[in-house]
Amino acid sequence: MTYIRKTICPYDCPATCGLLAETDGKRILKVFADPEHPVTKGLICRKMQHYEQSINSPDRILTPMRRIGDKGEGKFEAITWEEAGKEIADRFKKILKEDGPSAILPAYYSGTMGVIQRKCGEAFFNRLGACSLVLKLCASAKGSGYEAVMGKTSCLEPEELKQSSLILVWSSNVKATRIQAMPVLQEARRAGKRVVLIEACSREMAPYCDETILIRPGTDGALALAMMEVIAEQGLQDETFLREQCLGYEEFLPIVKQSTPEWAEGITGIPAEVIRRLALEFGQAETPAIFLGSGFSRYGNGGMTARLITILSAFTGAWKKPGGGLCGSEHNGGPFVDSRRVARPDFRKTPGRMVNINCLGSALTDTKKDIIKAFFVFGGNPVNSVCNQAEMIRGLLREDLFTVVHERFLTDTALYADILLPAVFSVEQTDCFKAYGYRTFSVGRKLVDPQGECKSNWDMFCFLAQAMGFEEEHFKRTEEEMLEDLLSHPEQGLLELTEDEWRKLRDNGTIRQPFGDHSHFKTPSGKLMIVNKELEDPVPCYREPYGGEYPLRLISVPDSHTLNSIFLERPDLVAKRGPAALMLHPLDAAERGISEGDPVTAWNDLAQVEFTASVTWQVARGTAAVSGVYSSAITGTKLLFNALNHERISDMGATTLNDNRVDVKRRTE
Ligand SMILES: Nc1nc2c(c(=O)[nH]1)N[C@H]1C(S)=C(S)[C@@H](COP(=O)(O)OP(=O)(O)OC[C@H]3O[C@@H](n4cnc5c(=O)[nH]c(N)nc54)[C@H](O)[C@@H]3O)O[C@H]1N2
Ligand SMILES: Nc1nc2c(c(=O)[nH]1)N[C@H]1C(S)=C(S)[C@@H](COP(=O)(O)OP(=O)(O)OC[C@H]3O[C@@H](n4cnc5c(=O)[nH]c(N)nc54)[C@H](O)[C@@H]3O)O[C@H]1N2
Ligand code: SF4
Ligand SMILES: [Mo]
Repeated sequence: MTYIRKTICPYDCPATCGLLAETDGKRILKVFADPEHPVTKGLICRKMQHYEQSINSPDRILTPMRRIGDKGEGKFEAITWEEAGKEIADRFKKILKEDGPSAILPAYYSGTMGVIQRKCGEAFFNRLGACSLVLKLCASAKGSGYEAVMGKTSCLEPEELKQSSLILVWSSNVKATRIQAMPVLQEARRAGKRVVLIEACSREMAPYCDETILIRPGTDGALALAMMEVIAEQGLQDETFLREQCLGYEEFLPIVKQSTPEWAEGITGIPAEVIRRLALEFGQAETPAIFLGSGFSRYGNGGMTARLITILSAFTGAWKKPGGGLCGSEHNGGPFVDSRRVARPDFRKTPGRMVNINCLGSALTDTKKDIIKAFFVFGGNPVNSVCNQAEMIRGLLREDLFTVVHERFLTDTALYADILLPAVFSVEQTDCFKAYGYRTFSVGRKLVDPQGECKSNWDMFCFLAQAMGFEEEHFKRTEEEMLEDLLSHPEQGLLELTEDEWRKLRDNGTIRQPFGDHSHFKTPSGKLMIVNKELEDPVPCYREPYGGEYPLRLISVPDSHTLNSIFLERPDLVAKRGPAALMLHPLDAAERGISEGDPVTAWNDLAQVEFTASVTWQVARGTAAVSGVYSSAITGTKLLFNALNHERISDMGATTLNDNRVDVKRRTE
C-alpha cells in the first residue's frame, strides 16, 4: 500500500517549496508539487519533479569508506561506521595535541538549508575549537548593500509585484532560480505593464521580457547612478521623501549630477539614449519595482552596487505605495527559531581562527604559518563550487592532510577524501526551514529510513562526538528532540500561532507571515540611509570592479537543470543541458575565429579550462558566460570554470565569482 506525505525541498532556493511524496513507508516512489503550499501552489521546478530519481539513484554512497588508491583517484574500500569513527577521532586527537585546534578546518555550505542539518556541524567544531568558516560564497554583498540603505526593512515578496506598474528584472535568471515568480511577470505583461530585463547574459529570460538591456558585467552601479541623474534632471525624484525620510540626500546629489548617461555609456556599454529612456520610464512610473537577482553583486564593487540600486528603488518615493520598491531575497521574515540552539556558539571556549570560504585554496596550501592538518567537508562541494580550484586541489593532494567528506555522491571533492561518509536525502531526516525569498517557515520530518548506512549530518556529528568522548547532553539528543527543542522555544514569527496552525506546522506543514511592512524603515534613525556613516565609503559612488588584464569578463549564470552542483547525479537533466558551453558574443567570437560548437580554451593567470563555444547575441559584448556548475566526470577535464576565479573578496566581504577576466582561443583537437 502506498500513501502520500508532505515534505519540504531542502535546497538553496528562495522558495523552500512544499512537496508531496508518494511512499510505501520504505522507499520514495514519486514526488510532486504541493498544491496547498502557500508559495509553491502546485508549481515546482523541473529539477525536483523527479526527486525520487535522485533519492533512488544507483550512484549513491551507501557505506563509510576508506581511501585505498592515491588521493583524488577515487578508489575506496568499505568500512564500518565504528572503524570510520575511531580513525577520525584518533586523527583529530593527534592533531589537537600536536598542532592545536586551528589545524582543523570544516567546510560546508548549502547542500541542505534546514536549520538543524546545516548548522549542527558548528556545535561539533565549536566544541573542538576548530577554525570557523566565514560563509560568504553566495550573495552576501547584495544583502549587506541592501541593508546598508534599508536596515532591517523587509523587501517586497514576488507576489507584491502584482501591484507594480513597471518591473525591472535586474540581474536575475528568474526562470531558473525563482520559478514561482514567473506567473507574476507573465500576468503583469498580460495586463499591459512593461517588464524590462537588465542582464549580462539574457539567454533564458529575454523571451519573457518586453525589452532586454545588455550591460557590461560589474558596471550596474554606473547605470543606477545615471538613471538617478536623468530622474533628478527632469525633476521626477520625490524631493520631500528624499529630504525628510532619507539621510544624506544633499551630500549624495553632487555625485548623481556628475553621472550623466554619456559617462555611464562609456562604462556600461549601454547607449546613452537607452539609459535616458529607461530612466524616464522608471521616473514616470507610478509604482516601479526592481526584481533584483544576485549576479551583479559578485564583484569587487558588489556591495556598493547593491547600495546604488537600492537607492534608485527609493529615488522616486516608490516604497510609499504598494508594489513600489525592490524585491531582492532576504525579506527579514521571522525569526522563527533560534539557530544558536543548534550551532552552540557557547561551546567555543576561545575565538577560533576565521577562514573565509573563498580562500580555501590558499588555506589548504599554506604549510608554513597556519597549517591545516584536517579538512572536514559536509553539505558542500568546494572543489566544484569555490574559486581557485587548481590551488585547492594542490592542497587536497598533500599527504599530510587528513580529509573527511560526508556526501551523497562521489563529487569532485569526495574524490580527495581519506574517509568518505554516506549522507542522507532530505526525506530521510528531520529538519525545519526558513525561506529566504518569502516569509515562510516549514517543518520536514523524516518520511523513510536512510538507505544503506547513510546518516544525517546531525546523526553523524553526534556519532563523532561520542567517538571523541564529548560529554555534552547536546550531542546525545536525536534530531526529533532537537526539532522539539527549537519549536518549544519559539521566536517572534511563531509566537502568535493558533493551536490549529501549530498542529499543521508540526505535521510537515508551512506557516506564512503577511507581507512585510515597507512603510516604516527599520533603521536606527527610522530613515533610509543614502549616506551611511558606519561604512568605509559613507557616500555612495561608482567603483570599478577588480577586472584584470585579460580582455573578456567571465561570468557564471545559474542553470535551470542544476542547482550549483546538485542534480549532476541525474543523467536525464545532464543530457538535456548538454556540454559545458562558453557563451560568447558573435563579434568577440569572430575576432578569435571561433564558431558555434568549436572546442575552445579559456585561460588566465590561474588556469586553462576547456569548453565548447556557444555564439549568441544574448551575451554582452566583451563577456564570456558559463551556465551553472559541471563536474570533471561530465567534462572529462580536471579543471572547471572555478579554476579561472581568484580568491579576491568583495567590498562587503563576499565572493567575486563573476569578477574575473580571461581570453579564449579555438582549440585544435
Ligand atoms: N535552477 C537553479 N536555481 C538556483 C540555483 C541554480 O544554480 N540553478 N542557485 C541557487 C542559489 S545558491 C542562488 S544564490 C540563487 C541565485 O539566483 P539569482 O540571483 O537569480 O542568480 P545569480 O546567479 O545570482 O545571477 C543571476 C543573473 O545575473 C547575471 N549577471 C551576472 N553578472 C551581472 C552583472 O554584472 N550585471 C547584471 N545586470 N547581470 C549580471 C547572470 O547573467 C545571471 O543571469 O539561485 C538559487 N536557485
Ligand atoms: N561556477 C560557479 N560556481 C558557483 C556558483 C555558480 O553559479 N557557478 N554558485 C555559487 C553559489 S550561489 C553557491 S550558494 C555555492 C554553493 O556551494 P556548495 O554548497 O559547496 O555547492 P553545492 O553544489 O550546492 O554542493 C552541495 C553538496 O552537498 C551535498 N549534500 C546535500 N544534502 C546533504 C546533506 O544533507 N548532508 C551532506 N553531508 N551533504 C549534502 C550535495 O550532494 C552536494 O554535493 O556555489 C557557488 N559557486
Ligand atoms: S529547487 Fe527551488 S523551485 Fe525547485 S522545488 Fe526546490 S525550492 Fe522549489
Ligand atoms: Mo547561492
